[in-house]
Amino acid sequence: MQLKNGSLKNDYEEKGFIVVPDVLKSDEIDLYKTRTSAVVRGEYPDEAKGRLMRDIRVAKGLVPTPDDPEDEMWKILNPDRFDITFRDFLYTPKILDVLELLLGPDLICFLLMVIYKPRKIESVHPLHQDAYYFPFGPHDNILGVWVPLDDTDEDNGGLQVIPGSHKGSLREHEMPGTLTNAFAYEVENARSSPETVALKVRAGSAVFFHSRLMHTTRSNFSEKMRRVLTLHACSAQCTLQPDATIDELGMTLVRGKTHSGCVQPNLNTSLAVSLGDDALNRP
Ligand SMILES: O=C(O)CCC(=O)C(=O)O
Repeated sequence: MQLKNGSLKNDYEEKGFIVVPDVLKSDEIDLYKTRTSAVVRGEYPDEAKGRLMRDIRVAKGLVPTPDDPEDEMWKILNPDRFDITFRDFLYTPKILDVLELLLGPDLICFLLMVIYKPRKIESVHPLHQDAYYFPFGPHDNILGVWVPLDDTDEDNGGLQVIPGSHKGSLREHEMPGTLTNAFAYEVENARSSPETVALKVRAGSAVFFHSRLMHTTRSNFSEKMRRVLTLHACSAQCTLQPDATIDELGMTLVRGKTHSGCVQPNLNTSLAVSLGDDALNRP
């Protein structure tokens, strides 16, 4: 891949996100889709059961159980911790090259998720900044990588962002008034925020976005499936806030070296993320 390095980095710094085409080849997209579908249909080790989370409305019986089990899903948490195929995703060369350009040579990836936007079910991820969830920093050295396995747009719950919003501070977040999946805090007074821009992102392309960038995804009322692999990454020179723990995030050194006194890889990811009563797991 020819990276026009200067302009990519400038764009990222200016807008808080960039879209990089074709980080995955079509056979890789197919592989991840096949594997995702197999996991949802039960191909996972027993200890990984708690990592499969159904959509809140399905789990609470508020909507009819969909015919396709993939339409029941909200997310698969840290599949790299139990499945070699997803482990390999962390080492996708084109993703690592862009990460190195944006974050420097020493890179830790964490919190890989497959996120669904189930068809025909109201399922909004409210406007938020990922940095709100991460007890380490600086936030300028943390970003998200959002890689759809299906073509995405406004209709099927594609990513919507507020360009430049990463330049502001980390906003207060609150629980939205409407029913959402767990961990779905919303920036306080979200309605007073500028309009979001809906991105059209093809399967296998990647959005790299700053951890303070405000973003949201809306429901997928279309016929089109929407599955996304989303990964977070930070410089291995980030440091933890006092008394914070990050065991649950599943940190892996993917390039370069670690630094003493800074965030470290953890081999055994606990499921200490408190899933909460709302995040009902697959039975
Ligand atoms: O893909 C989605 O539905 C939500 C993604 C998101 O907001 C995130 O990963 O922070």
